[in-house]
Amino acid sequence: MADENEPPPESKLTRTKEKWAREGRFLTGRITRPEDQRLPPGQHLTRDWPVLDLGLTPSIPRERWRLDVYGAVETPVFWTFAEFTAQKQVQFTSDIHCVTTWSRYDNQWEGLATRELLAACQPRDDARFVVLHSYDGYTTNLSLEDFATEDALLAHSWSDQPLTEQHGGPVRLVVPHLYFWKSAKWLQAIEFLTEDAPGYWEVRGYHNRGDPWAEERYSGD
Ligand SMILES: Nc1nc2c(c(=O)[nH]1)N[C@H]1C(S)=C(S)[C@@H](COP(=O)(O)O)O[C@H]1N2
Ligand SMILES: [Mo]
Repeated sequence: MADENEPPPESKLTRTKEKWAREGRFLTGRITRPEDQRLPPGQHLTRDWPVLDLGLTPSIPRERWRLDVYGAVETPVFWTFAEFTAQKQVQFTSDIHCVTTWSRYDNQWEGLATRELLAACQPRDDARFVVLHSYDGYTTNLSLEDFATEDALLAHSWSDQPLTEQHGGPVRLVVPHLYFWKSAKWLQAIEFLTEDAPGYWEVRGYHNRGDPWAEERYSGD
């Protein structure tokens, strides 16, 4: 029998788990929902992919695209498209849920996981929120936990093709567990903040968080 006073053996797994616990503030605990809960309340499925935005489509060739990451971070990041794609790439397949009630299943994205971005810019301990700034002047805000969800990414490709201009190319955010207005198209900058700063729709009557399964459509919901 093991001596009770003897500390349990340290294994690589222990250290990895301790590291995950330390990073726990980034985890929302992604819930695997049963199939009958896959479609959030009030949503209907669509097979096509509607285009929704403010009506301006900024045209930014990949060669001119820049991503600025700044604010409450230890290491501000300023990437060209080539520098951005030189980072570790991932592919995620996820569903889209738009607050205007359409949902679209099984979208295949490729890009940089938001967790990789966090590893690169190292948010300060007091960082709690991010604001996404887009080339069309659009902004949207997220808690750091929501931004850091496991399957959230900065996507440059959809179905193995470069993301089209109308859907936010060269690079858009994709945060599958929130309504799609949080997924900023034509991403230009990511600002880390210690205080929340509601974005374009969030100051115009939309919910600050936007969880589709809780039907957080409008402020007050
Ligand atoms: N830059 C930017 N991102 C944006 C928007 C926008 O107007 N500008 N609209 C949001 C809204 S309301 C939705 S529903 C989705 C639509 O993305 P899609 O046109 O690729 O379907 O983009 C979101 N991201
Ligand atoms: Mo939307």
